Amino acid sequence: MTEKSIHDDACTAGYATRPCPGERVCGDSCRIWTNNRRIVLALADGLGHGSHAASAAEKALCIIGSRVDWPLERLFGECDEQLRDTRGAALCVASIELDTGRMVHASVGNVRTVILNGDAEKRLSGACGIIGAGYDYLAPEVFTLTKFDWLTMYSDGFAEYLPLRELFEHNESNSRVTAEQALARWASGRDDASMLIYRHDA
Ligand SMILES: [Mn+2]
Repeated sequence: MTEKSIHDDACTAGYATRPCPGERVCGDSCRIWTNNRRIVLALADGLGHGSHAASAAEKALCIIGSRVDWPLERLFGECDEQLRDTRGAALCVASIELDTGRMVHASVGNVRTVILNGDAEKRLSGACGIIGAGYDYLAPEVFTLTKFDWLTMYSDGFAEYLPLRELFEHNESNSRVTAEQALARWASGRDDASMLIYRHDA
């Protein structure tokens, strides 16, 4: 699988990040990998903010990028082990089969994944803990996306509950632009903030 540039194509998947005011680097980080069968989405929030937070988040995403075919339990275990010498991070990862919409998702710590499906909103569950300092039992969740479902991942630089539907109502732009709009409207200003958006178009 190759890393997807957020600047290419019609952008059914994209993300935006913004550092905590006063910081030069963002401690939140997102990444997307894809081939023609599968897409993998990840968002990591390094603890605190600044460069140490950023290096923890980046390390987690590098590990995922080089092991993107691993099952999520093993992938999270590897990240947890290798992040021991960092400040640690919250992490969510979704792996989606493009033709069937079958998705496997796991998360640890204070990050959110929400799916908007018609009028329904599904908030995916996660384990308590910190990647790099251990976590509760991780139970990856399986969900099947249907055409035009929106999946959104966001860090705690946003409030826990957001009126996400407002973001997508008039959406003709790409997902990166939509994520940037969300940051401008809703990011708290007390922490790094990040949002990743994917629309299941298959
Ligand atoms: Mn945070």
